[in-house]
Amino acid sequence: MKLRTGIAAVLLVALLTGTAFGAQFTINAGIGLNDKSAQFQSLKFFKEIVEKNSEGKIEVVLFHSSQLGDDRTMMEALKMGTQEMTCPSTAPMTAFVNAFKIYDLPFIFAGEDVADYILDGPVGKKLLDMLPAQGMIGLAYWENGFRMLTNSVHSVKSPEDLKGLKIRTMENPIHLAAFKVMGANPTPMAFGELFSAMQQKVVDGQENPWGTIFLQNFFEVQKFATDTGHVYSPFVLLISKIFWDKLPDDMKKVVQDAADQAKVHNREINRKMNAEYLEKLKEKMEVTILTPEQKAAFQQACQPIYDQFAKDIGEDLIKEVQKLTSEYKK
Ligand code: KDG
Repeated sequence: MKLRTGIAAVLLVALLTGTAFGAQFTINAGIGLNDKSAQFQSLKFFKEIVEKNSEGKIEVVLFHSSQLGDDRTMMEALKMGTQEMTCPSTAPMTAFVNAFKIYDLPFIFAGEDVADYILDGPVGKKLLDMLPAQGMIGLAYWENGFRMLTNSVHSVKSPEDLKGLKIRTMENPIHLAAFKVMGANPTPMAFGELFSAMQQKVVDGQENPWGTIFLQNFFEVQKFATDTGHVYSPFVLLISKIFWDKLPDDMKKVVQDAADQAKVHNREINRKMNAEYLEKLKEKMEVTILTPEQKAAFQQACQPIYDQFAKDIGEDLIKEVQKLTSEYKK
């Protein structure tokens, strides 16, 4: 009788609070990529650590493939406190914190190591510190990666080859301007609509890291790929400030520690997966690996973007990043 009453009480708590079996807090975490992505694998890793170290007080429920909406919609939900967690690219985050546009400047990072150096240093922290004013907490920088171009029309080896191609970009003014200046016809679109847009030839192409191009089966509707690496896309693991403020300090620590551990996990598996899937894609698509001279032509074509957005991003911030990146090389 006593046992039954106990179980009934637990179920009642679960029902009233919306949490499973007595967990005091539920984190609903949604992303746009599918369940095969490195991002989702790292979210599963995060979930395991949080649930173990919180001794079941925090439950993490995962959603992939835009089941809870696109990056922008999920960030709005975090602001309102109707969703607890998401992990967008920084590009659509610029609608909330303008300074994140620094990461969208074409070719600003020469490699992943220098990106880590900037993101994990004072600049990365300064930008995360701007998020609470927008109702979100930035727990850690995870990685989407260097973005590569694909299309269904012809192989692209120079900016001239982009002429007239309709390219989907994320919702970000710098990405739009960069593709315009390179001669393409860019159009912003939510990630969840991209596959069918390519299938129905609403757009000719898109740009994303190799892992996404492979795991989202983009090769089924895109024949040509080029390793442009024009932008490095960080992810930020975001949590709703409304939810965060309700967490006791010891639980905040559990969540923050798990986010940091999962960052290391994410960068490691993402890099491995991107390299592995490039090789697999070579069997499925016509992949162009640019020579240094060919890559320099894309870099050159994008140069006007730096002047165009200098005031908007802040000249000091751009200079700070450029100084740090040149110091890093030494
Ligand atoms: O889960 C992340 C995605 O929602 C998105 O950020 C992926 O790079 C992306 C894109 O092109 O929209």
